[in-house]
Amino acid sequence: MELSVLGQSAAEHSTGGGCSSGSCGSTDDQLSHLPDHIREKVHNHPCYSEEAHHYFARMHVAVAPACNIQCHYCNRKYDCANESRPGVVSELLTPEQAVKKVKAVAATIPQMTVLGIAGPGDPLANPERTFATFRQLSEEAPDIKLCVSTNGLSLPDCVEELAKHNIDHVTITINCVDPEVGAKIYPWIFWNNKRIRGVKAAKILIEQQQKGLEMLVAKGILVKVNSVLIPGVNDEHLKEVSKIVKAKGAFLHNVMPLIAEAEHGTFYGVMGQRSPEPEELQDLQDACAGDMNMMRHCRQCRADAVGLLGEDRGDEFTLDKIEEMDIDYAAAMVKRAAIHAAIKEELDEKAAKKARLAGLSVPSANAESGKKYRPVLMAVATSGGGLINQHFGHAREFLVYEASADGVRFIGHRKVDQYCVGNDTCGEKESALSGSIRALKGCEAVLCSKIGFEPWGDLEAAGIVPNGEHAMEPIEEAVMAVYQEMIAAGRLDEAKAALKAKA
Ligand code: CLF
Ligand code: SF4
Repeated sequence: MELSVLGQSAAEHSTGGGCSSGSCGSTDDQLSHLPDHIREKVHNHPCYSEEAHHYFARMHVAVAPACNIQCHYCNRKYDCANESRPGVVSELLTPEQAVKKVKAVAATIPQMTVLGIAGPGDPLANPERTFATFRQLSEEAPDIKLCVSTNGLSLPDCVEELAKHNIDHVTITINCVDPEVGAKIYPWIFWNNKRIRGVKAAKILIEQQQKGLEMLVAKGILVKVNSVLIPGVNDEHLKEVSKIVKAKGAFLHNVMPLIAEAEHGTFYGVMGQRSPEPEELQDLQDACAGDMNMMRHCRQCRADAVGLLGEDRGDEFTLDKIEEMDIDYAAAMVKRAAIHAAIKEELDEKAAKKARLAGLSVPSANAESGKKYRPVLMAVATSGGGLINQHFGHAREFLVYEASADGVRFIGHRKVDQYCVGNDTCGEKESALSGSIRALKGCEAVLCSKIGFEPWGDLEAAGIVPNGEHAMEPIEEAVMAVYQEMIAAGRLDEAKAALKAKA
């Protein structure tokens, strides 16, 4: 039987060119050292496993409107910015509507493995609505993993209830462990029926977050810590946060860039607080990585997001549309199990192939000078499945990988406007292309399934070499193959490159 995986056959996913490298190092090396029971919890969670996010989808239901704190990067008109991009308002659902929606999505998108509650306010500031949703889902859709994201203020009071409903994954947003820093981020909290401000408020919030983290770890629940990187406020401080949460047993640290636009009406947006550059984010993630597993593939999803990370299929599942759907959930569960098993088989094959390739030796340094070849950043257009399978002009984002003598590692993603939907006569295409070129700053190649003549020339002129030769190949193998081609062409050899440039 050939099963459809993200719109392609499972068999197709296993095809592709051979890796010429000894170490295509970014796939699930993150997980290989984990004990079986933890690996079981994360192997199909798109946020907890970088590899899984190419294959498995998540969805959020917006059942939690209220919040018990104020963050300077949040405007209550929008979703909770601790996991979301401001700028959209979610359709608020009752727990019953939410359960119906989850079943509709699970039946339609069998790759959806995780249901998260992440807003639009704080899920644990709305415990009745949040737990009513979890309770019903754990009974009626037991094959779906449950996940929640919180600011942590009410967390210690909710740990028992979370454990009772089999909620295996909890995200706490921890932006600081020092109340003086916290007072610059949180103007107030609502605590014991009173509004508390300043350093005192930040101190209570930090204590509750740390206590909640310890209690969850003691229960064997996996904890991811989100931190919003706010330049000049907590950038240096986040290294200490990373150390402390790791020491307390957090599984993963997700440092996300602050989004602060004046039009969102947030305190930071209005005050002109800047957001970090991609390089600043990467440097901080690298600095923290010595201490713990870092998440680099977060897309700051909406509180009602549906689909693979980075895509949003919410429009297919509005209340009026799901009302008309006839769902046989028992049949859907059988289909889902078969598809999940096919994906697992493919991932196992991929890991085995990688292990075989790890034994091969490749030149990592110039034979004459002995100098190690420098690392290169490459952008990739993909619509999922871990393949180079998207047209340059259709991409809404590019994944960025670093190839070096040590292998391939995932660095992050860069959002862009779609080039192909732009209107030629209004100059939209031109501006989308120059936006993409700006977004791909630092990348020396872009790998896609196809690319038009016009963007090809402009990208090349900007020093980003387009490459459509690895269409439908696995990403890391293709990136390493291009890196090896660059070495063979002398492009990573400083002396030869200088000579070529002169000529
Ligand atoms: Fe949702 Fe969050 Fe669970 Fe994932 S999202 S509640 S852990 S299922 Fe994931 Fe989205 Fe980033 Fe959140 S990419 S914003 S980290
Ligand atoms: Fe906004 Fe979320 Fe902060 Fe509450 S916790 S103020 S909803 S960002």
